[in-house]
Parts: sequence; C-alpha cells; structure tokens
Amino acid sequence: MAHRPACGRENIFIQLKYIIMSIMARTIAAAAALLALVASAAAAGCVFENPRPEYNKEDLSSETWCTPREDLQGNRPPGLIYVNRPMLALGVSGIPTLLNAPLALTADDLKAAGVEVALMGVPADVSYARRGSSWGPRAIRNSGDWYPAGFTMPDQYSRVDANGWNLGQGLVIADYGDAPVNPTSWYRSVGSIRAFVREVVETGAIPLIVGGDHAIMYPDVAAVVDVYGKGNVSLVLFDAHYDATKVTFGGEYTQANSIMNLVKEGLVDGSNIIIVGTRSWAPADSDLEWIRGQGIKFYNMPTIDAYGWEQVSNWIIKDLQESSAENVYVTIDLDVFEHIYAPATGTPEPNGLTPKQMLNMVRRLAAETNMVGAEVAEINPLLEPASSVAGSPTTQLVNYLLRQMATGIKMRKDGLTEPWYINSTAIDGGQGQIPKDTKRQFDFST
Ligand SMILES: [Mn+2]
Repeated sequence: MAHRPACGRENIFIQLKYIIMSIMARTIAAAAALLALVASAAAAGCVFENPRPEYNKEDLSSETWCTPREDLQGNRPPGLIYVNRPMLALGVSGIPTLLNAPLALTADDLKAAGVEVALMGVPADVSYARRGSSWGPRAIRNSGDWYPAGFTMPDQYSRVDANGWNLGQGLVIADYGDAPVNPTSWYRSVGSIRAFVREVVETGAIPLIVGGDHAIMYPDVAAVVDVYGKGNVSLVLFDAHYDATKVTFGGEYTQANSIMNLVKEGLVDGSNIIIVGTRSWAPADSDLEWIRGQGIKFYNMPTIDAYGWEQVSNWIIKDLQESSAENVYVTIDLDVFEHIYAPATGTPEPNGLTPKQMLNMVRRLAAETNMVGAEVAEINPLLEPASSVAGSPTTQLVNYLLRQMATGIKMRKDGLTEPWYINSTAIDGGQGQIPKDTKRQFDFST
C-alpha cells in the first residue's frame, strides 16, 4: 500500500512531535556534555579564580581550552614520549620540541620518568604594547636548535654536560607542552596557568618556562609559592622595566604590575625581590617610593654602569644566598637585553645587558642558588619573521639561556656551587699555553 502522505492537522501533530523529541534529545545531550565537561574540568585543568562577565556558561567550548583529553590518563604506561625516530635527530628535522627533548603530557609521566627539568610554554598575549608573544613557545620549538637531545654536549665554561642522558650523563629533561591559555580572556587563564605550573612543581621537577608575554610572571611565581610557601621564594627579575606600575588601564594582572601583585597578595616578600637592568623612563618618583618602601633591591642600569656587571652580579647572588627565603625563581624579560641581541621582543629599550653577561649569570644562578624555577618571557617572533621558521638571534639566545640554566642545575646536582666555577680545562682547553702569570681580564674568584 502506498504510504499516505501526512497532511492537514495530522501533519502538524507529527511535526510537533518531532520538534518536541528533538528539543528533548538536544537538551539531554547538551546537559550530559556540559556535565561531562564540568566533571572533567574539576578533575583536570580549569581553574577560574576570577571569572569575568564574558564567561558564557552555556557555551560548550568555553572549557575545552583547559580540559585535558580523558585518554591521556591510564591508556598507556606513564613516562617520556619520544617523538623522533632517529637516534641522532638534528633540530632542523623531525617533530619540533623545546630543546629537542622528549615529551611528557601528564604529571604521572613526569614522575614515572623522574623528570628533573620540565620545559613548557605559556602562549599568552596580554601586553598593551606590540602583541605577538603568544607565538613565542611555538617559535622556540621551530627555531631549529641544532643540538640533538641525549648526546654529550658539555658547557664550555664548566665542562658539565646537562644534555647527555643517552650516555648516562645529563639531566632528565622533558617538553611538557603548553599551559592552557584562554584565547578570549587572560582573567580566565590566570588560575589555570597557576594550576598547570603547580602540577609540575609538585612533582619535584624544575619548570623552565617560555613565554608568552610577561603577565605570565604572576601565575608562574604564584604556582611556585603555592608549593614552597609564602615568603619562602626569592624573585629575581631581569627586565628593562620594573613591572610594579599602578598604570594598568584597570587591569588586575598585567605584564606591567606582577611585582606589585605578588607583594600585595603576600606571596613574595618585597625584601626577597631583586630587580635588575631597568632603564626605561620609569619608575616615576611615587613608584620608586613604593619600591623602596617594600625593601626591594634595585640594581638598575645606572647602578650597573657605576659598579660594573661582575660586582653587581656577585651582589645579586649574595643577596639570594643570604635571603630568608630558601628558594629562588628567576624571571627574564627579553627586553633586559640590548635590543640588537633580542630584536623579537615587544617593548625593547637600548642600553641593555649582553648575552655574555646574562648567559654567565643564569648558569651561576642555577648553580649557586637554590633555583626552583625560571622563565624567559616576551619572545615575539612576529617582530622577527625568520624566527618562526629557522631560528634567529632571539630564538637562539633563548635556547642558550635554557641550556645554561640546565647546565647550572646539573652543576648544583654535582656539587659545583663555588662562586664563578669554571673547569680547570675550560681556558685554553687545559693545555697550559697561556703563561701562568698573565693577568686575567676578569678574576672569576672575586
Ligand atoms: Mn617585564
């Protein structure tokens, strides 16, 4: 029998029935999906300490950016994931990772592999200057750092090999991927970044973080303080700017006021903060008054010019060693460098520090103080186009900073913590070709 087409009132009832069923089905599915997201979010990475009006709870994509995939847990034995097939993969080939390190995707991976250094990115853009730093971590991965992971690569000053884990030397280093950053709201990102970094610090790994603009300082430092305790972390800031301004256009957590927030919230004591390399047309007198009032140590460029970098760098190390806080966090804004050395940065200033000064310094900080974390922020590859593809002065400098930090961490592990340690074979390869009474340009012992 031919099917009788529905018509008239009957047709309306059938349509209504389908419309009602469809609405019910969609409502149930949406509710289930939302519940699943909320449940997994609670267990995983979404932390909203400061929800803003733009947070639309009915938007099912609103928590996807911070919710780890469920299959990351329990479907494989935890440990490092080697993403490149050859034994000796150069940076230019294969799947890019930070320092060509193997990956870890969960805290269980870090724990199972005994990861000592967890490299990670925080791809955030909050700055009110030239934006693009969110591309920083990707640019460093793409930079073609040509040193393969796992093979012997001694630092030329200390002769310490932080890289050679394939040979039973070196540190266990992993790329832990990127912190969750909400593309529409920094204020929704802050809590999740803090939780992500805290998760790493809790495993005992030292996070070495690649930014992202310098607003990442607040959640990164807060996470380290969450683990080590309020007042128990010293903070050393290398920056052309002092990052404690009251002028933030109403923003609570910006790239320009992290120092102020960390002090006001009691996370870091002012007397445990050292600011190094500032030289812009600020701080104004009132801000300088605030800095003095907190007991913040301030080695600005006039101080470095007056007393010399070697002297000032010794004072910084001494300040940290004598601090009441047991732990040290190092935050580097790339604009602390003379602009020509790090052109890919958002708020450059001339008259900065040199790679030589800073590379020696970060190795010393990691070796001679109890450095429990560090970050390099304000890498903006959009300002130096080649940097996103094949490396550049800026990206190679960042790779060097990370490698010198790792070297210092390995030196400390090996007990090489004396001031300005350099290996006896570092100068002239230990051949003794330089007469013993030749005066050194710089006496490492002072
Ligand atoms: Mn800064």
